[in-house]
Amino acid sequence: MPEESRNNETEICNHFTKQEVPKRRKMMHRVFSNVSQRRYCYLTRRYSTSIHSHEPTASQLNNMSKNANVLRMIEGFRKYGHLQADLDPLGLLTKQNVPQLHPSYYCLNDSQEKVDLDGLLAIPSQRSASIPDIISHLQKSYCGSMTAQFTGIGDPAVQAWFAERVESAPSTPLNADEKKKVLDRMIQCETFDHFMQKKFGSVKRYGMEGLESAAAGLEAVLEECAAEGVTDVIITMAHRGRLNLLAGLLQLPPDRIFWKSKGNSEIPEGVHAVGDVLSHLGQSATIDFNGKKMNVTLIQNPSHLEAADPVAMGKVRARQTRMKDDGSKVVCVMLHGDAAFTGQGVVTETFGLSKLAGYRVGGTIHLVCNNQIGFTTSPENGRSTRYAADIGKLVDAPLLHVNAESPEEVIKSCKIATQYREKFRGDVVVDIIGYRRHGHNELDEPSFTQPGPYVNIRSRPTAIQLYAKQLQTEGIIDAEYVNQIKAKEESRLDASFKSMKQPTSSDDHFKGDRWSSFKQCQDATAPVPTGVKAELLNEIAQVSVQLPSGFEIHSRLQKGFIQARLEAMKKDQIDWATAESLAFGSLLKEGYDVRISGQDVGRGTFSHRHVTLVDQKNGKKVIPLNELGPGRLEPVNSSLSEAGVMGFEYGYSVECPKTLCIWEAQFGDFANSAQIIIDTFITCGESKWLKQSGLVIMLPHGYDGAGPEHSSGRVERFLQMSDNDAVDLHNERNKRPNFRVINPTTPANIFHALRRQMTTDYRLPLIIMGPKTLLRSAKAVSKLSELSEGSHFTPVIGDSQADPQSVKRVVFISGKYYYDVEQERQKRDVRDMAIVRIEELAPFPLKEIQSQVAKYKGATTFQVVQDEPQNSGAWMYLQPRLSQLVPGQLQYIGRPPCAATAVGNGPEHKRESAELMERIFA
Ligand SMILES: Cc1ncc(C[n+]2csc(CCOP(=O)(O)OP(=O)(O)O)c2C)c(N)n1
Repeated sequence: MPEESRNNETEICNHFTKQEVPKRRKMMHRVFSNVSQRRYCYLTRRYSTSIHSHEPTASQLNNMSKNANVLRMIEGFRKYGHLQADLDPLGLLTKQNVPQLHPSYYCLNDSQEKVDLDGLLAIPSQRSASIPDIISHLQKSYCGSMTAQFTGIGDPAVQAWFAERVESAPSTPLNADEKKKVLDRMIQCETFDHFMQKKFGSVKRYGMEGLESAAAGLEAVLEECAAEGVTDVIITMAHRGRLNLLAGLLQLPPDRIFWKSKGNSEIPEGVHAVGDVLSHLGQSATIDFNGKKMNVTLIQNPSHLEAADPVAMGKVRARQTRMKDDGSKVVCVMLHGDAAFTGQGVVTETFGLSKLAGYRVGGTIHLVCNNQIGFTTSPENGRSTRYAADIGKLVDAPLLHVNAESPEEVIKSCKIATQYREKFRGDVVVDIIGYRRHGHNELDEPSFTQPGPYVNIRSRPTAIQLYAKQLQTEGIIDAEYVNQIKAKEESRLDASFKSMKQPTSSDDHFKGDRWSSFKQCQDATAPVPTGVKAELLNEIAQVSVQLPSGFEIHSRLQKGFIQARLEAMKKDQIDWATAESLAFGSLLKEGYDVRISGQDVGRGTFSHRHVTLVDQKNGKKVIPLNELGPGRLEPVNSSLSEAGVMGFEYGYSVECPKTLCIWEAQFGDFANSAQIIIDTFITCGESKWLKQSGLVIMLPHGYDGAGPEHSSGRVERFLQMSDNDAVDLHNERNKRPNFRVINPTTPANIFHALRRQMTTDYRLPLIIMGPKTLLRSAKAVSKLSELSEGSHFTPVIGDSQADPQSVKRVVFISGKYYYDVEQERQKRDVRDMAIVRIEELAPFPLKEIQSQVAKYKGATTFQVVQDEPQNSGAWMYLQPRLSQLVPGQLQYIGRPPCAATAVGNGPEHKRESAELMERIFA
């Protein structure tokens, strides 16, 4: 029997009677001989012991059958042992006494008669044990200060591996030096907190006191990673203990923290940025772990708890892609607060990505820094689950719970978790349960709301005192040891405090091979030549619809997509989807990668894109553009998540400036599910952290009768978040926008806009109000010459029909409504009207608008026309700007204000539209 079948067979033997075993064995052999199971079984091999790695012998099977009730009891402990575990230093977590943890439940007595352990349980160096001894071993394994939950996991190999890991080594084998190292790390943490208290008593530091062992736990994770050959770890965490870790384990020079704590800025002089608060600082360092060097990055985070989770994951995925890694080199680690971990939806969305082919990172190690409180909220009000870690069950993540006052068990849990990820490439959660010695921050009084626990906490020796006492009893340290380590750390901090200075421009930013050729944007309003040779564009168009031989394309696509594209190229009428493909293809040719992710992006919500084509006879997929190379196009259909996926793509874009990263909404309306990512990363990541992103957000937008939630990408909100100066339009800062917002009407412009994202020496996020009906409009087409060499993005498209001399009225329109108004103008043969299309809203195209206004000397009426309601669309953004540029009063013609984004029925929409058109041409 192949080895892979054997491990699983242990499980059969655990669950079936002796008579059933041979039959089941045969069946399992068939089931597990397939390839994916083979992989699992390969993974289990390394840590397998007698119980799981060998095919049970006849005598083992007999033994298991004979001792079936003992086996049931062992399984009872694996499943329910955690309910009796000693996990909470404060005793707030009530233990539960369930019958399944008593031998009587299994008709077992406390006889001293020895039970043969063969095939049942691994007790180190024991072949047999009495029932009391077995119970004692199980209690040590599952009911001590560390426990695990894994019996609900769908993969039997994982269950078997976990049982073995937890049961075979109930006492922690740390040597004296390792124990001292754990204590040192905890002392370092506490010393930092005390130092900050002494020097900056009024600064909120969100200290780690009560959870110092989590720092040692993280160190154990990193050491274990390094030992496994991992070269890069990307970490995300919230405020709690962040400064402690930065100044200690993560090697940020403490003076950076002190400098900022004094009220100074972390942003070097001459750099355009506003900076961020102390507890959001990030760090990247190469750290030596027992002789193995590893790049460790703690990414910057916003205050919105957990929002950085998908960002870190996207960054990890991007780095893995760059390094062609499957998760053996680059690892994601997330530290969570207990309240946020259970409360924030983005956690669920991020977990949801963990096993998806286009997003997985080979498992994330989650450490819950569980201080059993969220600001002032106790767990009974803060979550509906027993454990903060329970959310991990969503993805079958094993859970380890550990008492923070047992540092050695914390280390053991963290090591098991790291080994699990390495072996099974899955998410795993370590729930480190401690407390918070002070208030939410150090200026807050916690006993206003939690008087009982804080009487306990305040009278409690610290975890360091407890552990130091243990090590002293063990003869590992003497009475002076703690003070010596403290004094050493204090003098390090003191020296750093004395040498604090302003960061220089060479610090951190735009360094490293990926970013060294980039700088801060100097003038985003300057045209960027993005045209491409016509021959190459023709070639790309051909390749974009070329299928491998034998590929059976859907008949409607053959005609409506492939032939249509080829014919359109011949007729020189490039539509939207073709322009997009030409942009992608030309970038691939130039060596950039392109990643487009979102719901149904391969085909496109509106069935227009079809960059991924599906063989009708076997379901195989091809991406024809990938024949172009050297870059690679990665269209990834996502889970039904916005915050998770958008955050992920943002993280990807920050890691890979030479990948055109695109997130597309199903409809623009749904982007607000990711509002936190937009507000706290995309619009201001560079300004807060000097981290540039070239992420493109495509938001199908447009009023076409589809009603609320299918009509608006909420351009007004993006424009409100633009840092363009509306008062002083000539302000130089307007050339350095925080991001771009465009509402293009031509395929040429989408082509140039996408290419511009990659061909500049800076990166800016780009928000596109994208088309829906325009995708199939015969009018929204461009000529090849508009995409060819010498061409570029046109921020403002003037009127080529109107005679400037006759124009009395200038109408500014942004977006696809232009085509409706233009059609009506022609129908009514209106000659005194010019329509100016504002394609790029931010940065505001000042010069181009000025020259349009100057063109119509005889114009007396200037209007903004939009089909969005007055409280949406571009009106509120354009009004203060255009008003300064046009003579007389700027008028608004559009829908009246509306509480919803659009009216809810088609006929009403039509009536409104007709009425609006009448007003425009009244
Ligand atoms: C999304 C979000 N909502 C609310 C807050 C305000 N807030 C800051 S810390 C905190 C409590 C967090 O508790 P927990 O996650 O347990 O972390 P702890 O501070 O206890 O370490 C709250 C509610 C926030 N920062 N982010």
